[in-house]
Amino acid sequence: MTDQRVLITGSAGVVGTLMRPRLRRPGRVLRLLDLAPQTPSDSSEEVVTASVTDRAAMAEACEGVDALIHLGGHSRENSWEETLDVNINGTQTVLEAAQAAGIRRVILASSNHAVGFRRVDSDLPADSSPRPDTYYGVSKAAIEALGSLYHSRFGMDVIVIRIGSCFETPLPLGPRGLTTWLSPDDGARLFEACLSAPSPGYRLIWGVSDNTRRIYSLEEAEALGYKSLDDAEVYADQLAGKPAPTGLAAEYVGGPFCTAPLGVFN
Ligand code: 15L
Repeated sequence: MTDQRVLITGSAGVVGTLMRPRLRRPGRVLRLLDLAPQTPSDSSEEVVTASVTDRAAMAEACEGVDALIHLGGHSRENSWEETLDVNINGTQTVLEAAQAAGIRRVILASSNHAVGFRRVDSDLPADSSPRPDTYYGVSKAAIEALGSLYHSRFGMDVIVIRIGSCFETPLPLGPRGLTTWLSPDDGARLFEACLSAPSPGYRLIWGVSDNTRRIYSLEEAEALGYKSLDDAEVYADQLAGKPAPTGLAAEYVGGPFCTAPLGVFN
């Protein structure tokens, strides 16, 4: 049997770095694409140094690939021009290359900032319509729409994950992390579910751990086979006394993004 080849864009970024060791499997080759140079650990990894905005490089990177996980792009606020170029044009470039290469399954990283101006309510459905909090959030809403388009036009399975906060622990995030954290191990469980779910079509799901203080619905991800085993609450004592969000940042899903100046890199 030939190996399954999974292309990961943005593999040297925050989420990519956490997922790389966790998505290694016998019978699977990870093709790791990033602007930053990377070194393959062994023959189960291939590295590509390229931008997701480079059409020729993306076309080449997609050759022989079975599934694509698109994490590449800016992960925070940036100028409109940069956000448009890297996140929106970059995702269109990735989807176009995937489609042309016959890749049938694409997983796209969206963010809670696509709905950052939704109120902090419990069990926010994964398909809540966009209410972005930043240009970054607008780009994530556009990525969701592009995924839907490529599914409808070309029949590709496209799963878009609205990731909460995927970090080693929720500690750097402060008390908000007790709500939004996606543990790296749960992240890997979620990507595995997205890679293996039979014929998902187009799905929009939340990427979050089963946190005691969770406000994002897990129903949609669980329907794909995801089962969270982690809960940020185990860090609650360590976060007690740390400054909690106030004002708009406390009222809305996007937290501090809701008041950060637009278009300013942070
Ligand atoms: C995101 O989308 C960012 O990429 C990440 O750096 C965190 O800020 C996260 O959202 C969050 O909301 O905590």
